[in-house]
Amino acid sequence: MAVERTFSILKPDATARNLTGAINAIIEQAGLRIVAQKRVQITRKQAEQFYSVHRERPFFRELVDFMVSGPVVVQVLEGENAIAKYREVMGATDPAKAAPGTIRKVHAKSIGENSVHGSDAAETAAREIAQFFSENEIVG
Ligand code: FUP
Repeated sequence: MAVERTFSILKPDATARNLTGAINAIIEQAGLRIVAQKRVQITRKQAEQFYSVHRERPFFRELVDFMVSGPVVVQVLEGENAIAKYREVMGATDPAKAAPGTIRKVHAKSIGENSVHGSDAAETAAREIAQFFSENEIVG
């Protein structure tokens, strides 16, 4: 296994409920290092670009509205097998189906307001990181 980087977002439902620290604790306890992090208000254009793979889906408008509804925390996580590991730590997209102890099981409100995003593959991780961070903002 190799050391990888993955991209994470703590979504508006998480920042609204003051859960940044609680979620970061789960991330760090799982052995992932937060090597970059900033709290930002993303624009509609950024949200549409970020989720462009879903633009034909019925939930796209709602998803974009939600992602711009408040501040988010964008992060780069680093560790052995970080992409798959973070997906495991996040839990299933629908919190009702998420495994016990996962971020979404513990904190998510619904399939839409599901607290966190994590990249699903190496290629998307690289692209998502580059959308929000320059290389000198990532300090491993
Ligand atoms: P995930 O990779 O687990 O974040 O899930 P997806 O890429 O399938 O979906 C991205 C986001 O779209 C989810 F986080 C929430 C939203 N979504 C819905 O609102 N409804 C759905 O039925 C599926 C996804």
